[in-house]
Amino acid sequence: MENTAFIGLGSNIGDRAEYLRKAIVHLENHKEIHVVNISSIYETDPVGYLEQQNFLNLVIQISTGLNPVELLAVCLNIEQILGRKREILWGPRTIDLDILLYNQENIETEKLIIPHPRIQERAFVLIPLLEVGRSSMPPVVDIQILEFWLEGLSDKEGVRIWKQKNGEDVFALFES
Ligand code: PH2
Ligand code: MG
Ligand code: MG
Repeated sequence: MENTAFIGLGSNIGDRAEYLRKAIVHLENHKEIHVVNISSIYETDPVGYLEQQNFLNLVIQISTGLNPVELLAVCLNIEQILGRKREILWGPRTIDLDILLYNQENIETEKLIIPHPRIQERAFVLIPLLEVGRSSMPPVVDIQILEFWLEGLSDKEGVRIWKQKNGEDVFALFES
């Protein structure tokens, strides 16, 4: 489990928090994935395609023995299990899992680009990523770069705390 990755999760159909929780349980149940840290849950205005419900978004930090391509396959499989249908680009979804960062690596294949190419433009990614990044010891992400990107964004009001993370237990956030 020597690699550190950050995954962004989003849901805007049905019981959004339950989809987030189930996706995290699926990840944690994989023997090559350990969930290290979870951000608060944020409610966010839709970006890109506007005629849809608000999202719940969060970011998790994992350690994993999987390589990026294997990790992507696991993420896509969880999307399938949780009933994701791909109809509209950037449209409504039960669950979306995007690999944001994988170690400090730059990867560019037909199916996978890491770092995720739209991190810089998306407050719904940057704000929870910063929350997790700030709390990880030793530091594993460049906080100053993320803060610099976030400063340049105009839609930060579109990202609001929906459920504050409480405590250190990674699943505490889904209790109560
Ligand atoms: N995901 C998208 C497109 N737009 N908007 C919000 N607020 N949250 C998302 O997760 C999101 C989005 C494509 O993956
Ligand atoms: Mg996405
Ligand atoms: Mg995706």
